[in-house]
Amino acid sequence: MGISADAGRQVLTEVDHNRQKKVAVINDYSSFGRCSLAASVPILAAMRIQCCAVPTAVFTNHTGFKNFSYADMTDRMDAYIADWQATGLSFSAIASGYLASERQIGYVRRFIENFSSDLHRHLQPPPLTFVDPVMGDYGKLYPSFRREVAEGLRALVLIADYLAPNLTEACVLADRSYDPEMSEKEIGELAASLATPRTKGLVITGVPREGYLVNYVYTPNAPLETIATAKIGPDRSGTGDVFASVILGGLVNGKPLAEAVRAAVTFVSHAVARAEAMQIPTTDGLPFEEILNELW
Ligand code: PXL
Repeated sequence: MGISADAGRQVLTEVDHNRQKKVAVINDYSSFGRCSLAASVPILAAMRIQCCAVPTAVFTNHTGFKNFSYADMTDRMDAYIADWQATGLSFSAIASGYLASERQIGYVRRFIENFSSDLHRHLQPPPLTFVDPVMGDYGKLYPSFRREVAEGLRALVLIADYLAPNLTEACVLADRSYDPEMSEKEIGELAASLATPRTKGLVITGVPREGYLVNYVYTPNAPLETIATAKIGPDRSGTGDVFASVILGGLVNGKPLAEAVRAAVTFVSHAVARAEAMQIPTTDGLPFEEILNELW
């Protein structure tokens, strides 16, 4: 009996870590500018999800500022797998954002493989995987992004349940030329061409159309859904990260993709309106702290 009592205590200790929904988010952290992890942590928290951040790099300011510097964290990344496995953590979801090198992508793959194995799931279903393949916008790759990295991201798509590229990123992943005037039918075909047997849903985000931003939601064997919102003011840093974080939180909380996208559209449009009213500089990210209660 002593043995089973001990075993019982052991199980209880392990289960303790996993009583609340947890998401591992692998992305960079900008201490000023409210992008990437600086958006995901508070937004997921407001959605009652514990965000376990794996920083790929830590920036003073994001790269949209004249002055910024960063510490690369790639050498630290395997320690997260080792320590978190030893701690007995399991995750409801694993998400990735900006990845700067093939090494970081390889690490994300190992992270997903390790925490999806039966041994490290503690009888929970496998984590859902969400990839925001951050590469560029308006037909151009970000200056810091190298084309070779896109190849690695294509491999990551194969193990993603959900994918949230913008039109530029979707075109790079599909290896086709960017055309900002693509018709809805062509965008639907583009989305379908990115789907793999694993895909549960895919959203092509923020396509500008006559004063609106349109999100195209592709779900296998269902008609393409379009979710549009009026574009307010200039582009603002970090908007995509806030958007992706609300979608991720919605999925983890059991919403279908289209519903999660609608919630993200509403939240981002309120945050942008607040930024305009408060005259926040476009570099500084969205003042989402003002309205986090909307996510509760
Ligand atoms: O929001 C995307 C992003 C994330 N991380 C860093 C960035 C940017 C966009 O500029 O510079 C460091």
